Amino acid sequence: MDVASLQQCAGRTAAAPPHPLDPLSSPEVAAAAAACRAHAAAAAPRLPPLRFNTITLQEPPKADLLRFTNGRGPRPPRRAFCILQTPPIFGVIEATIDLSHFHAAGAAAAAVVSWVAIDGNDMGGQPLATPDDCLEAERIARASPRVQAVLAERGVSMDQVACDPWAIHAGKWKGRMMQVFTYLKLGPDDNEYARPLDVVPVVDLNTGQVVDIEAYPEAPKNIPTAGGNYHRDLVEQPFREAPKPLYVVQPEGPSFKVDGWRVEWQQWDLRLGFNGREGLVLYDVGYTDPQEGGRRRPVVFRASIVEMAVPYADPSSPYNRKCAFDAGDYGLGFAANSLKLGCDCLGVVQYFDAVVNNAQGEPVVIPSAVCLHEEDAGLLWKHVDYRTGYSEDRRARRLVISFIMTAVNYEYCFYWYLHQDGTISHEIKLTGILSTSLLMPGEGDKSRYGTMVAEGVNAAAHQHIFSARLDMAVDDEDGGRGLVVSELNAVRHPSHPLTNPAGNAFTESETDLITVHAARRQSSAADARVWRVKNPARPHPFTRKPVAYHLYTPGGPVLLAAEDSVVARRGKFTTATLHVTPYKDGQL
Ligand SMILES: [Cu+2]
Repeated sequence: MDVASLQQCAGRTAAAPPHPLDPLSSPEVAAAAAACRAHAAAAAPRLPPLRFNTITLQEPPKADLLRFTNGRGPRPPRRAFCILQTPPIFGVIEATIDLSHFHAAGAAAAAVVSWVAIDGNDMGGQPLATPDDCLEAERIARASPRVQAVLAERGVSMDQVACDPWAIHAGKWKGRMMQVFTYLKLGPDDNEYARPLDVVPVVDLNTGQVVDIEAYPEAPKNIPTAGGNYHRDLVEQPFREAPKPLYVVQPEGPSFKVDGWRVEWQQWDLRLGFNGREGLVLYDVGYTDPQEGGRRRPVVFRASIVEMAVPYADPSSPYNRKCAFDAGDYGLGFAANSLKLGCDCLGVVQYFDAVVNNAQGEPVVIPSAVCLHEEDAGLLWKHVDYRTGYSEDRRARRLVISFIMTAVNYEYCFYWYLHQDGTISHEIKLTGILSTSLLMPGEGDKSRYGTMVAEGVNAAAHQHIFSARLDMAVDDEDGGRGLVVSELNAVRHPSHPLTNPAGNAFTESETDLITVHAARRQSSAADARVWRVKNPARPHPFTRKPVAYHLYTPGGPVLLAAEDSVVARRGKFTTATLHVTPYKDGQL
């Protein structure tokens, strides 16, 4: 049977195939899951039922993708990458599913092309805890009579408890462990972080058992009674007077154009993507340069926030295990919010729905997960000829591509900005509620590792360290071949009777970062340090220097935890501001 008759059988019309970088659609997620189930049933019928951790697009190898997008090669196969679990077995299966013929021929054409089982003891890590896993951790803790008994000693019943599941990055246990921080929650909308409890069960998601319960040796008598509510019906203080209305009006519509996941705006064009781990991804960002005769200049091949670390400073157990890697632990995309017009974004907004998966392998649609809109960005440029009083100015507009995710107590709001001057910037807003712990009487001293935010309530000091992975292209049509990264530092020159008689001279030094080792660098505001990503094959028309982008990073310390701490070993990225490494397929 040929493809055309298969289409007729299925009663479908051949739709244009998705772009190789389009995120998996709901039918594709479902087809990938069905292919995994069929494979498991045929190849390993005695395996326990599959639990689906991740079903996501397997991006084509970069070289294949470039050959296709540059019109030099065939469309790369469309593939899904699946992380599967079979509890109570400790381990994962990594499966790759070919979906190339799915659009023409239907779900039966989704086929397993690789199926690799990895023993949990060999993994050296864990797949992330999906929203279903987090709910499962909470269910296990709640169902435990032992946990219930420890809470009862504190005069607390389980229906008054909120459970925050956190990944564990160190500990004496082997298995798929989560630690569950508990709080007293006196109603469905009560803010539990005002009343932390000292009871921390440790659960194994694979076996469904509570394996440990950590708590203060004696039931504390000082569980806070004061509330700290944010729900508008429960806030005790009156609200301040609201400011008068402010409208963002775009009577002629937005200046961007959207076609599927492709976006065009003010000389820029790019593709958007989304997956459970990273959330929003920018692909193939280019700028069509009128000063170069309308040539499209590739800028970034791929950009996303790939990881973040939130290590806490309290040295006492169990709080010294508090460290979240929110991308790798929970998935920035799995926990993405559905955005609301007028609250999360203003103006004429284009939303993109995201598709992730649940533990049954079903597609889960997050409506309006990504927001695209324009913002006035203040003044872009201005000059006044003070002699004549003649003034010219240009107002700046920026394109904002954003998503927001909830990591238990926190909200992280990620904003990519494209500017009219060719700049790309990224802003992360952190909001939500501090994760708190209970101070025992006389333990006020411990708040030196944090801040006492209410009587008996400690908010431990901590860092938020983000990893932006930038695969730069800088004017190279083939994804950034031969780019060189260098470091620039301001250099003061001593006074010298011949070369610097007035002592005013300063220059900048430029050092190419040749090796991966040499390219582990720290930021230094005092040296005006920036990094330059340059393309030696493209000299600037009159400086003859390679065209380049500069990377500006925020100041602030890298990881403050000790070098031999778990977070330093697990999250090497936290120990330097910049890491430059060669591109490698699959290293996402
Ligand atoms: Cu914080």
